[in-house]
Formats: sequence, structure tokens, C-alpha cells
Amino acid sequence: MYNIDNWKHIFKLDPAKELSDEIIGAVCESGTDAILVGGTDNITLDGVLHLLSAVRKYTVPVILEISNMESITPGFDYYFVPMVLNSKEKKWSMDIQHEAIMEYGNMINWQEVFAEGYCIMNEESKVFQWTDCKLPTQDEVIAYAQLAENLLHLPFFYLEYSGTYGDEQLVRRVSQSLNQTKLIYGGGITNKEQAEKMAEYADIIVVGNALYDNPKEALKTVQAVKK
Ligand code: 1GP
Repeated sequence: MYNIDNWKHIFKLDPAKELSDEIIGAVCESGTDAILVGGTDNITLDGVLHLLSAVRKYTVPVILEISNMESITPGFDYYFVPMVLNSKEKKWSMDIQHEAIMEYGNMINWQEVFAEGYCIMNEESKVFQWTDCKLPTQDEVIAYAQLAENLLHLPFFYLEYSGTYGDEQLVRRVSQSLNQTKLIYGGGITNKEQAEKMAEYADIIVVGNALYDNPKEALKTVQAVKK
């Protein structure tokens, strides 16, 4: 339907947070490749549907990043399924995904579903604590990336620094270790310089929080990676 292979930039919108219609309009018409709807806590079906209907007024592709069973709903272009590789609990890498397939397996159009191998790097972030992660060393991160690509054959490896700007050199090393699996980088991008830098190494950059803190600067990250 869309050529995901060419995507470079995604805005992540949190259904538990408020954005004005005007900013949602600007985000959707910014030239970003897709809107990813996702967050960590307080994600409700109501919140997801509310955001979906606001974004659906525009032509930009919309993806649901599945956070919990309650908020799964039809109507998105794609569904991204996080598998947290550095969680200490198998629940976050395998079991809840299994449970969702038990519940919805007969309704799933697998063409629309993509797994993301997450490696969460910011110990202070909600998502790190929520999914009970262990902070990996740099070599361990590379091994997770190789596992994602060569054992699990995942379409995406998501290096997640949620809320803080990550280590550029590690992003570079991870990108060098991947061939087929696409590298998504997310975390702490607030301006076009940071966007440009991370986009040198990552296939796709994700900008989230900055939209809520300083939307004007956040919007400039799109053109920064599309030059
Ligand atoms: C969060 O990776 C995304 O899941 C984006 O991070 O909110 O820090 O931009 P920020």
C-alpha cells in the first residue's frame, strides 16, 4: 500500500496526551512519512479512537503501535508490534504478543502487521521500567540487533532512548551491523540538527515528546531528514 522501505521520518503521537487540532493538522501535513500512535501508560481505546479520527482527516499513513490488548482496533493502515528484546521478562518479548494472536488471530491481516525488536536504552524512561528492562552494554546491543536480523528476521530494530537523546556512535555501530532489518531510532530529538545527525545512521527517526514541548522546532525535523 505504502512504500515503507523509503520511510525516513515518523511522528509518534501519544493517545494519552492532548494536542490541539491545529498542531495535529500541521503534523499530518508536515511531510512526515507516517504517524505512529502509541504510548506507555493510560492508553485507552477511547484515546486511540479519538486520535485516529483526528489524524484520518489527512492522507498521511497511520500506524497503531500496540501497547495493550484493550486499545487494539481496526482502521489503521499498519500495526507495529513491539517485542522488547532487553526485557527481563519473556512476557514483553513473546507472551503478550502470543495472547493477542490467540484473541485476534483470525481477524489479523498479516500484510499490515510488522514486528519491532525493541532495545530500550533510557533507564529513567517509563517504558524501560514498565517493561522491566535490563540496560545492555554496547556489545550486547549489537548482539540484539544481530539477533533481530539473523535469528528472528524482524523488519525493524528499534533503538529506543525515549525522552533522552541517545549515543550517536552506538546508533552508528548498530546501523553498521544491520543489512536487511531497518534501524529505527527514537528518543530526545528536539531540533533539526539532532534529526539530521541520527538520520545519518538510522533508516527511520521517530520524534515524539518534542511535539508536545516545542512543536515549531519539532516540525522542522521532517525537512532536516528529507534533504
Ligand atoms: C518514543 O522513540 C519515541 O517511543 C520518541 O522519543 O518522545 O523522546 O521523542 P521522544
